[in-house]
Amino acid sequence: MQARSLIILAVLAVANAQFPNGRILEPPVPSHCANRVIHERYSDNKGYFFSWRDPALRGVEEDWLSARNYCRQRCMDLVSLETSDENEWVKARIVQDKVKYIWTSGRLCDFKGCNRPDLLPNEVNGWFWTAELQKLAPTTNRQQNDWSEGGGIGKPQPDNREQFQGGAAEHCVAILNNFYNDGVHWHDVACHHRKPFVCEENDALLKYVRYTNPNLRV
Ligand SMILES: [Ca+2]
Repeated sequence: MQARSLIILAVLAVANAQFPNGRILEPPVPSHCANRVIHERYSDNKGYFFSWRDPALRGVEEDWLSARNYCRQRCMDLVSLETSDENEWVKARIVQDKVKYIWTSGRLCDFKGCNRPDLLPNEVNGWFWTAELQKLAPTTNRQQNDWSEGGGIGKPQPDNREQFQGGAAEHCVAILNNFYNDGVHWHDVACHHRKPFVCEENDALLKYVRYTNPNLRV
């Protein structure tokens, strides 16, 4: 019972997070979770959804939050790349399907609480996989991550280029498929850009929906 309450609290706390323009991170929709589409399973048996393979989403691109919400409504979340194996597995599908770029769940901590000592300096230590609340290795540790060594202004990623040029901050992580002739690697990109996306099944959301809907096969 206690575990159940904690899970519900955790899911609701995240669901209530506010974003600019009053948009919210949306909670799962039980019927959507039950009917979620799995295109492929990775070796850990987690299911993945590739937006461009869905007939209804072919040619559709979403900003980072809308892409996350599409996944979350289905008990999934944007893909998190915690291991180099999973990273290579996802990248192989982007290359094979000739997709220019995708959103991941990666994001720079840029809200209340991000001044925690272990997250500073923010642009080095503040990156995390939002779907799993797991930190990325420091950006300076180039062996432990897959940031591109190139980009729009010829600098290694993350370069916050758009803000540097007077635009929005680049606080979300995309994989770009050789967009700057730099191979297939991670880039920091402004979150309002629209891209195809990859969803990954999310254990916390699945548990929450199973606990709260015991009669639904999810
Ligand atoms: Ca960038």
